[in-house]
Amino acid sequence: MKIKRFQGADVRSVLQQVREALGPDAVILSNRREHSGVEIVAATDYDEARVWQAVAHAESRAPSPVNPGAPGADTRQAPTPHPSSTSLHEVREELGRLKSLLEERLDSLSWRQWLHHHPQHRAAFQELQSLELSLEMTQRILSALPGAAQGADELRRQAMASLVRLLSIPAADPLTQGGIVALVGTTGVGKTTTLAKLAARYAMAHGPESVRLVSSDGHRIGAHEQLMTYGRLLGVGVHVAETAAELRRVLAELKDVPLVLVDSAGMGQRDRRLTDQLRRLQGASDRLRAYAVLPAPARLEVLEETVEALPVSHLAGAMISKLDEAVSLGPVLSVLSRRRLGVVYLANGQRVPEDLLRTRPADLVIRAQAFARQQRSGSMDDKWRGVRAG
Ligand SMILES: Nc1nc2c(ncn2[C@@H]2O[C@H](COP(=O)(O)OP(=O)(O)OP(=O)(O)O)[C@@H](O)[C@H]2O)c(=O)[nH]1
Ligand SMILES: [Mg+2]
Repeated sequence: MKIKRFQGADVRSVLQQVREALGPDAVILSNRREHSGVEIVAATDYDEARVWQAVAHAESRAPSPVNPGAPGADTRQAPTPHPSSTSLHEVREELGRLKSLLEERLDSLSWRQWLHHHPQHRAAFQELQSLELSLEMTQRILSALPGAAQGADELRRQAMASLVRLLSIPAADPLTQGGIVALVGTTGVGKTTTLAKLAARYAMAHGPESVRLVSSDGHRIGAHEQLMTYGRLLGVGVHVAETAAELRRVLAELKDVPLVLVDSAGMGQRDRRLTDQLRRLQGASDRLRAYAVLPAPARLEVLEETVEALPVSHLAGAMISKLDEAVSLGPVLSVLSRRRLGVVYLANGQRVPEDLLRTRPADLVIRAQAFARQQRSGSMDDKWRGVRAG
C-alpha cells in the first residue's frame, strides 16, 4: 500500500495532485484544512490481505463482547474468522462509496468557496444545477462567463445562452435528407417505435413507396415481427437482414428508395456487441447514417457509458426518447454537449406517429427549465402537504 500526503491552496488543486500521483483509484484517507490551504492523505494499491491481518489483530486484542467475568462465560479465545471473499468485496465497495462521498463533499466545498468569492454568479450556478446538468458542464459554463460587473440576472441569462450554444451541434434531419438511416441504442429505449414514427411521417408526406424498413436485429426472437407489424399498419415494405452480408445486399437493392430506415438490436451499454453492431451497420453501406437513441430518464452515468459504447465518430446525431417519463433533461443534455452530438428529434410518448417532435437547442433548454420549474413546484406542493398534514 502506498500512502502519501498532499498539500495545496485549495481542494480542487490538491485532488488534481492526488489523481496525477496515484491515479483514479486512489482512496482518500483524510483531509483537513490548514493555515495555508488544504491537506489530503490518500492511498493506492492497498493490500487487502494486510488490511485484514490488521483488522484480525485489532479484533484479537479487543475485549470479548461477552462479559469475561460473568458466570458461564467462555473465556477461551474464539478463532479469528477468515474474511470471506464476499466480505472483502463489500469492504472494497464500501471504500469506493466513501471515496466518492468524500469527493462529492470536497467538490461542494470548493464550489461553496468559489461562490463565496463570486457571489454574482450564484443565481447562474443555481439555475444550471436546477436543470441537473453535470458538475463538469456547470463548471464549463460558469468559467466562461464574464466578470461580476454584469449583475446576477444578466449572468444567469448569459449562462442559459451559453448552454444553447454548447448544444448547437449540426445534425441532419433524416426526414429532410433521406438516404439510409439506422437507429442504435441500448435495450428498450424506443428505437423500433421511433423508427416507425419516422416511417409514418415520411410515408404521409411522400407516399408509402418512398420508404422501406429493414430489420437487422438477428439477436432476438420476435424482433422482426414488431417491425413487420408496423410495416403492415403503415403500408410500408419491410426487409429482414440478419447477417452483415444480407444487410449489404438488401441496402444495395434498395439504393433507389428515398428513405431506408434500419432497425438494430438493443443491448446493454456494457455489451461489446453494441459497438460491433454499429461498426457492422456502417460497413454495410457508406451511405448509412446512424443516430443514437438516448432515453431522457436515464442517469448521467448510464448515458455516459452508452455513448462510450457508441463512438461519436460513427454517429450522425442523436434522438432523445421517453421525454414524457423524464423529470429533468440535464443528464442527457450534458452528455450530448460533452460528446458533441446534435439532436434532431424528441420522442415524447408511445403513439405512432404523433409523439415525435423536431427540436432545436433553444427548445431543449426551455424544456429543461420547464422540468426544473415543475420539480420546484412539486417540492413546494410536498412542503404544503406536510404543513396541512401537520
Ligand atoms: N413513454 C414512452 N414510451 C416509449 C417511447 N418510445 C417507446 N416507448 C415504449 O418503450 C417500449 C420499448 O420500445 P421499443 O421501440 O420496442 O424499444 P427498442 O429500443 O426498439 O427495444 P429493443 O429492440 O428491445 O432494444 C415500448 O413499450 C414502447 O411503446 C416514448 O417516447 N415514451
Ligand atoms: Mg427494437
